[in-house]
Amino acid sequence: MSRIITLSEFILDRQHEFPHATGELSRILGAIELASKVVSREVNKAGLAEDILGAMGSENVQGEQQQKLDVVANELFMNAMKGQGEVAGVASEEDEHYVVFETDRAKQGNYIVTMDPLDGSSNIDVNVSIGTIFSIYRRVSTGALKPEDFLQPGTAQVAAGYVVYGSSTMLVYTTGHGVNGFTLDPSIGTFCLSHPDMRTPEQGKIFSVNEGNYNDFSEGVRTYIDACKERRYSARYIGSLVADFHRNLLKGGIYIYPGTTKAPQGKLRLLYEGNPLAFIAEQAGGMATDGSQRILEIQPEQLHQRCPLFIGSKAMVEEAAKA
Ligand code: AHM
Ligand code: MG
Repeated sequence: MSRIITLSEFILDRQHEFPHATGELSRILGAIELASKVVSREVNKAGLAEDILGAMGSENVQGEQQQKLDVVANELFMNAMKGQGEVAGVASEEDEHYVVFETDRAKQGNYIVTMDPLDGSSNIDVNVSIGTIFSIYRRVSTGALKPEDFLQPGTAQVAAGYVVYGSSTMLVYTTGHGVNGFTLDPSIGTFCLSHPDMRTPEQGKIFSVNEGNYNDFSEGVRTYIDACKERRYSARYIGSLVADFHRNLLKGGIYIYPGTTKAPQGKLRLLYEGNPLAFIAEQAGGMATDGSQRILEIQPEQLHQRCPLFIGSKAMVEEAAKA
């Protein structure tokens, strides 16, 4: 049997690749790993918790109100980030404002995290894959945590990753030195390296887009979708960005959430959906644009800013952006 490499071992082994190798980033990644295992457990028993136990009343056996899974995931990740002292604050899709953990600068961490704790909200209650997405940045301000700490372009990310809660739970991350994927072995509760040095095919045959919005897309996007059909590419759209992105990363393909006439900036959020996945896509040899600009170079102006997203295999993203 070949030796199993656990995520914890891997993070420590690669610590030297990081210019500020003090162990802080490793501890943050370790905290994310732990929180994602707990979320994975909660996701797996979601039907039980909400339908069967919930049928006994809206309170659980301890007399507490049942909480929605996205709220639970947000709390779990927030607590994990707060608990280990390296993270000064977190911007989450679930919270309107960023959360500051400690007001005394001397005690504040050097990093900030942006995250979508449970992405794919329409799939949470219907037993379809969902995910967590995160980005880690070094803070740039010196005094109290400021908006500019969160409004950094994606090129400033020091690490980014996602967890997909699918037929198995996988954690995929990058620190800018390639992309590695780990599968959770539930029998031992450990993420094990299963997809070392992930590379995405230059060209794929899958296109993922919500075609229900076709009539609201620009002519260019419609032309590209028509070309995909002309070539008999496969249409695959789960409606969970992480799961759609993950499949296309492995098999080759493009995910598109363009602007529409009603929503010119599309639906997805730059800080915790576009940027982290764009970092991973590029590190795996793929590409991500908003149709005209590299996602990672967009200067964010708002925490929950939206951006059109064309992401995946390089040749496909180039062609779609040109159309
Ligand atoms: P969410 O953060 O509320 O879950 O929204 C993001 C999700 C993505 O995971 C998914 O790709 C997209 O929204 C699906 O949107 P639509 O239903 O418009 O196709
Ligand atoms: Mg989301």
